[in-house]
Amino acid sequence: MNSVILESASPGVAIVKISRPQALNALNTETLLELKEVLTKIAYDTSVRAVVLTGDGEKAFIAGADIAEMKDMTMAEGVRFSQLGHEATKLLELMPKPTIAAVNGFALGGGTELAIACDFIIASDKAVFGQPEVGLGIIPGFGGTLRLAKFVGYPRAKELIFSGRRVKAEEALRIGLANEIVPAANLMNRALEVAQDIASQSATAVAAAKRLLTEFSESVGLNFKLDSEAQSFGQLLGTADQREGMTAFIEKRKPAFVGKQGD
Ligand code: DAK
Repeated sequence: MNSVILESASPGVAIVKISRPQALNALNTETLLELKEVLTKIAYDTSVRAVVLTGDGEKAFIAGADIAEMKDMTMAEGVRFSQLGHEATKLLELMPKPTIAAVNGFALGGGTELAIACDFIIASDKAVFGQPEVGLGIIPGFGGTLRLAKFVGYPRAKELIFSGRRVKAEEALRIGLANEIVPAANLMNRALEVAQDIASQSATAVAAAKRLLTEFSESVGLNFKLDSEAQSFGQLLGTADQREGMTAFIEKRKPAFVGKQGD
């Protein structure tokens, strides 16, 4: 594995760390494939009773999907990329053991989306969340249009996705995005303490509770809805605004959008 690290924290707790420091842990195809492989392994490993997902380094949890890779994707490639993200996020959301996001820094775009596919979030005081996709000429593509509202409610999810603005740790706590915030230096200790506490309960009872809380509530029709998100995302690839938004990011300048509704 090049960019996903699996560690075990005894007893019964696995740590999954996204590690692409050169791109602030941004998710490219290779990282998503590795993440899927690691999560699948964990899902079937009965010795693992709780999972902590985090990012390598002090600066970022995950700075989003990889903009350099997405920049020139075709519609079909975009749909496939989104589906790959959905496969990874569904593993986090639906595996029969709790998943906790320990958010240690920037969690933008796909970073927030991976965090909200976990059962809950513990954030460091340095965490920054956000769905900045509309500033790149795209939309959240890894489940953000479905899951953010589960954490913060529809009006706030709409405001955050329509504006793309960033949410710092204190606000994330206030609006229900994060369950708690802790000083950065204590983040992993605290996340592991919570995971350990869960791992010491009945694994079968916790799995049943997770299934009821997740599958039978908001996630009804999840596959259909995720597919709609992937199709909508794919339709935005190749538009003038998507090319401009991502080119501007890479060229480190502000985008000059020209798109009109209906383009
Ligand atoms: N992708 C690729 N590279 C990234 C990146 C990203 N998301 N974020 C950062 N990097 C790279 C930078 O290009 C830079 O590389 P070099 O120039 O050194 O080669 C390096 O990481 C360090 O970043 P900065 O120099 O920008 O560091 P700063 O401290 O100045 O700023 C930042 C940190 C996190 C504020 C900034 O890097 C930033 O704004 N990053 C982009 C954040 C963002 O917009 N994220 C959302 C990405 S879009 C879908 C699938 C998925 C998605 C949508 C649809 N479908 C297919 C349906 C999701 C989309 C997204 O996540």
